[in-house]
Amino acid sequence: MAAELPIPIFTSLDKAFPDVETAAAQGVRFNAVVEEYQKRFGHKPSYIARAPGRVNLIGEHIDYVLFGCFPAAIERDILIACGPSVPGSGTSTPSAHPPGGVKAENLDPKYKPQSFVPMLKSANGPSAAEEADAASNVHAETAWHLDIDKRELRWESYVKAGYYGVLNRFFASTSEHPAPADLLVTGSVPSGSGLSSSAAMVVASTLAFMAVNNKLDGVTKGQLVEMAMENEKRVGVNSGGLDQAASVICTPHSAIFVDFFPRLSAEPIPLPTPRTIPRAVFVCANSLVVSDKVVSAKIHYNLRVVETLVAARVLALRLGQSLGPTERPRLREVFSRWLGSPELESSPEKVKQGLERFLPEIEKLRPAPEGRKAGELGVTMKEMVEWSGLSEEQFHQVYLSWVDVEAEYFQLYKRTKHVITEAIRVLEFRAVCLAAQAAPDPLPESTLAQLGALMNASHESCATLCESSCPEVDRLAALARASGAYGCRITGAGWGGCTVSLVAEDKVEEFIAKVKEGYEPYRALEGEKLREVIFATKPSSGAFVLKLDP
Ligand code: NG1
Repeated sequence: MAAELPIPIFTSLDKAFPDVETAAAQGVRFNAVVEEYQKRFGHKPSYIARAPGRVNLIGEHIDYVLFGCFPAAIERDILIACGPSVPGSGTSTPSAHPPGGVKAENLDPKYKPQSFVPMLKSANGPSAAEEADAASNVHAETAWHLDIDKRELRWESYVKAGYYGVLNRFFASTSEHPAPADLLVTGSVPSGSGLSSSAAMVVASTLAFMAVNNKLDGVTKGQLVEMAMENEKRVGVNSGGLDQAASVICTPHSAIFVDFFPRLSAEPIPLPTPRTIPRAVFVCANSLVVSDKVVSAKIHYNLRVVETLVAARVLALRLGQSLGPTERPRLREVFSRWLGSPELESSPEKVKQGLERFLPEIEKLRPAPEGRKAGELGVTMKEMVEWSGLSEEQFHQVYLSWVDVEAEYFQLYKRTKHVITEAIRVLEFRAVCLAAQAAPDPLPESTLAQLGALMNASHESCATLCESSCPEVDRLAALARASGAYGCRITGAGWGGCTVSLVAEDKVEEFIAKVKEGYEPYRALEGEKLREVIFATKPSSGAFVLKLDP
């Protein structure tokens, strides 16, 4: 099982990347970060932690309700050169190195150098922001504290988020002190673009602190995913595990089917695209609308999390399932109870058939049209509380006390319809890829048309039911289809960010030229600047640690 494998630790890059060209190109970046580290800190780094971004091929906004998704790692990544601080080296003095103290710098000058020291709660008490965390019940058990300001997006918050998990997992109940560390970060994943720069940062940071503290042995990829998921919540987004799983578990040449129920599992699935006639590739195109998930969480991402959670409760009650007042099942759990048989859950085919049968049940969430605006399918807060069968106080405690959300209408019906239809599309996508694997060479173009149609349907659902797109991304997606893509969809959280298109390999240049011409924000871009925003990508290696010579 891919999630049970150990975290890869390499001593040379040719073992880390699938081919010599990639290893050579990456070698230039790795060497540059080592050199700069030495200049800044006056000693060599001991490790480089590397975590890639990802492109989600299909399966959006369904990981946090525990349905499976279909991502691939991309070549763009985050690198963190790291090592224990050396007293008296570089610009630092011995007193600058308290136990566990961190100096974190970024190659990008817009991110200013930072120093921070973790505190044990018993010794110093939590900060105001962390008191709020504890009250939110999300991390009340935490013993270590680092100030993470959730009101503002700061680059070092992601570094701290990774550190938190390492401190609490490995230093919670021992007298051992974490090592003081120097870190230098560089990245090539555009932020706020839906290619998961945040998860890549948190995975790389978690790995870096584990490496510096000699805690890599015996930790599986699945455990790293779980730590990174927990860690990322500290930055303020209640995300599922899609990005972290993709960044950690993916392997070159394949996407993964990652499922979250009954536990995290990942199945590498080779993409049929290199064997189709014509061969095809995935092209990412950035809409250049930057969506800051943390800042807009209360009206976008976290609102979707709450809407789907409340929808799950209401649907469970309407399906006759019994629920305790503090129970907060996810849609996958409600579906699973409805399905009734654990064996059916073990076969993706059976899950797909079950979901198709389950689809009509969603109508139980459709509000009666009387007394509401024509076409309004959402419910007010008051209605939502009534539907939940809880008192206002209980409802607040279970669904709102740990998260800040804001809406006039809560869209329980539309979000659930998106979730169930998208979960079915993911399983269809997986089935097409697997059928293609078993078929003789070469594969017909109809395989690409099938994948493309699923991607288009997914985009439509994201735009109209999940409402996680925006006009610019919709325009870019329509343009991609008109420019020859078999299919195109928004990828990632949305409200901006990237599209992913399936394009014949021999048409990529023509495709990019047409999109450049049609999408106004691209018209002035040439060369490297254009390649920054629209590029073909191959499934890349997952996260690893490179151990450097002492
Ligand atoms: P991105 O695109 O990385 O912001 C987010 C969530 C995922 C998933 C997608 C939507 C984080 C770190 N990731 O991805 O878990 O829910 O949105 O499918 O918040």
